[in-house]
Amino acid sequence: MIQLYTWGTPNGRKVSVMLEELGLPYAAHQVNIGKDEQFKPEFLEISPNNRIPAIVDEDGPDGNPISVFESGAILIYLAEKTKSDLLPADVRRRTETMQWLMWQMGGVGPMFGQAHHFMFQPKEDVPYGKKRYHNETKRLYGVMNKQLATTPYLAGETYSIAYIATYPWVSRHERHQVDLNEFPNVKRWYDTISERPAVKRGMAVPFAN
Ligand SMILES: N[C@@H](CCC(=O)N[C@@H](CS)C(=O)NCC(=O)O)C(=O)O
Repeated sequence: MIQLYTWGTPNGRKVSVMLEELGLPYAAHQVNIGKDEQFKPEFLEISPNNRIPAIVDEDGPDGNPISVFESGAILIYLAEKTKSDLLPADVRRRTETMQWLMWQMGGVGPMFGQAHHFMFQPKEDVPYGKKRYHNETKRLYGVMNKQLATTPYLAGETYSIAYIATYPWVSRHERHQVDLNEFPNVKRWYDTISERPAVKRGMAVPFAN
């Protein structure tokens, strides 16, 4: 059984979507980051960076429990545990998947996150910060739109963990004030994948935000 520690944010939802896609049994536990529950000592033991999501797999690779934090590392761990084609074994397809996963982890997550911060939680109004991260968010949508003009999914022909990592962030497009009609390939991709039953279930798991 996998214990999932999460909250209703894009990074949290990546993991519940993945668990639903894989059909793995899991129990979801809420870590209310609005109430600083991410700083509780018992949570810090499995997630020392005080961020959700984190998992504990009671049936780890050597039969002993293993804990994993960082959503990208969790997606890779779960794909490898189940030998899932969501992280292809073939080196070319695996590398394509990993590069778009890293693009999400190093670009989309931090930049969209900062856009949300400056747009909605400012302790002071910082117009330069708002503009900088909104522009960077739109640049990343442009990169995605170009990539999706030639491939059905971000990392080639098949659905993968690169997509699972990116989708929950795009689901916040209204919040970061991006009109998907300006990025028609992203819109097609987003609308298609939104229909996947596992995506619907996974997006509904973490707790309201
Ligand atoms: N790179 C990390 C980012 C995780 C992250 O930023 N989580 C946020 C919610 S989306 C969080 O737990 N924030 C709590 C805090 O800032 O103290 C990942 O992908 O897992």
